[in-house]
Amino acid sequence: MSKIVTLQQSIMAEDERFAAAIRESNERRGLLMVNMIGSPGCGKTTILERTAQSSGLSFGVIEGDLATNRDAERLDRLGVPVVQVNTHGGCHLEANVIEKAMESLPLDSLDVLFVENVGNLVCPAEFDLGEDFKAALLSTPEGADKPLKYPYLFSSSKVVLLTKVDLLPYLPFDMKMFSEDVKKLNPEAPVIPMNGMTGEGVEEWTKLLREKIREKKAHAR
Ligand SMILES: Nc1nc2c(ncn2[C@@H]2O[C@H](COP(=O)(O)OP(=O)(O)O)[C@@H](O)[C@H]2O)c(=O)[nH]1
Ligand SMILES: [Mg+2]
Ligand SMILES: [Zn+2]
Repeated sequence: MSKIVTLQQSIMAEDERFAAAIRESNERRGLLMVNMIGSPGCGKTTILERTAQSSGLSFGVIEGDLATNRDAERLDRLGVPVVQVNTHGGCHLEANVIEKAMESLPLDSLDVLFVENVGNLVCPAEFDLGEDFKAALLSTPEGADKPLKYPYLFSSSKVVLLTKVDLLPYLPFDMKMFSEDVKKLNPEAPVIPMNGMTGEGVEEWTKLLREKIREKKAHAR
C-alpha cells in the first residue's frame, strides 16, 4: 500500500515539473492558457466554435478525448490550429502530454491556448497543466445541484460558464440555488450564462479573455 502512495507522489511531482515548464514558456511568450473543464456534452467544443466565429481572437486548441478526432475536425473546419490528444481510456489530461501537443501549434502567433479537457467534473480539476486559469462549465440539464457535489472544480476555477441557458424554460433548474452555491464556493468567479445556439454570452466571455490576455502580455518577460 505504501508503495502505491509513493509512486503516485512521484508521478505527480514529475507532472508538476512539466506544468512549471509550460507556465514558464508561456510567460516568456505572453501566451494565455485556459483549461476548459466540464461534463461530456456540456458544450465545451460549441463554445470554442462560437469563440472562433465571433471573438476575433487568435487561438489554438488542444483537444482531449478518450477516442476520435471529431472535436479537432470541428475546429479545424473553422481554421483553428488544433491538436487532438486521445487518452485511450484516461479520464483527464496531464502536463507531459500537453507539452508534447504544444510542439505542433504555432504558439508565437496565438493570443490564447485553450485546452478542452476530457469530459469529467472530477480529476481534470486536480491536474495542473501549467494553465493560467480553469474555466468550469456546467450545462443547465445537468442540474443546479452540481457545484456543491463537485466543489473542487468550481472553487478552483476563475470563471463559471453556465451553458445551454436556452433550455431553462423546460427544466426545473434552480437558478437562485446555483448562483448562491457558486458564490459560496468561489465568491470572486463571474458566472457567464451562455447559449451555444445563438452565441449569447460569447461577447462577455471574449471580454474576460481579452482582459486576461492583456494582463498576460503586459507581464511577458
Ligand atoms: N440546446 C443547446 N444545445 C447545445 C448548446 N451547446 C451545445 N449544445 C449541444 O450539445 C451537444 C454537445 O455539445 P459539445 O459542444 O459537443 O459538447 P462537449 O462534449 O462539452 O464538447 C451538441 O449536440 C451541441 O449541439 C446550447 O447552448 N444549447
Ligand atoms: Mg468536445
Ligand atoms: Zn482522471
